Amino acid sequence: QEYTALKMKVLQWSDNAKEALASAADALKDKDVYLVAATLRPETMYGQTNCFVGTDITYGIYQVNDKEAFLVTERAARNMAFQKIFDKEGVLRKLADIPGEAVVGTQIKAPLSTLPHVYVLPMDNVLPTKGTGVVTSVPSDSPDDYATLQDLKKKPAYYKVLPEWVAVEPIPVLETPTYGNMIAPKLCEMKKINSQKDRVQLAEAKEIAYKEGFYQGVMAVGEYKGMKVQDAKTKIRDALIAKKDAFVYNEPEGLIISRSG
Ligand code: ZZB
Repeated sequence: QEYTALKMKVLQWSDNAKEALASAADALKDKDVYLVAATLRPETMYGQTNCFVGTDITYGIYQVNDKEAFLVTERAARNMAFQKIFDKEGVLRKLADIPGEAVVGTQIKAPLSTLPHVYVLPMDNVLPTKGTGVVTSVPSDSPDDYATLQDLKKKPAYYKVLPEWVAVEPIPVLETPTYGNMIAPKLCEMKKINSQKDRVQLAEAKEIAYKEGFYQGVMAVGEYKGMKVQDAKTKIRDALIAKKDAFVYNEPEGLIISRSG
């Protein structure tokens, strides 16, 4: 599986993250840290409203070069080390460990999003064995993201998030003839999806959203507004890579466990 790996720069750590990283302050000094999210849909990055981590997952912060470090799972870092993404090939230099729970509430920059910064939030179904373990959230086009964001808005205390972190609305990104420009909310409504726990309906909704978005979608925003998604997808990915906001990340075959089963 080939992903676009999106670099989301940390602008302001959460209080819990600051505490968890206190002993690594020296190693992190002078380095920009990025949460790196693996996505199959670079064309939807205009609609990012937040980013998700698993609260039970332990992440590492790995040195890329003198100036940059990536917050991902160890598994992903290991793969990256062998894909010439770090300046020393095949070598892992871990600067810190941090539990996903502590990363929640951190403010990051989401490239191409119309929001100046977004928050890291918790999601129940983040797989530690897939991608980087960091998932960028596009509630307009991803039913899982929309359902999760709704859960957090309904029960912020239960999910240990502040209401202001989840005070965002889905942003239209692409237009489809059948579902308009809010395909994920529309599908969640049609399939009576009430929470991120509705796994079966969410898997069906995801499949439809992928197909409709790719085959019927037309860009509704951005530089390629009016262009078919099929044509704009690669152009948007290439532009992100050219700006060094993203890079290609490959998942070795045979290690992929799909969220949808
Ligand atoms: C942004 C995005 C926007 C995504 C969208 C999807 C959609 P898949 O579909 O199962 O093959 N993802 C990536 N890593 C993980 C993980 N570790 N745990 C859970 N989810 C993860 O997987 C690819 C998609 O699953 C990725 O693409 C990512 O979410 C998420 F509008 O990135 B995507 C209809 C889907 N729309």
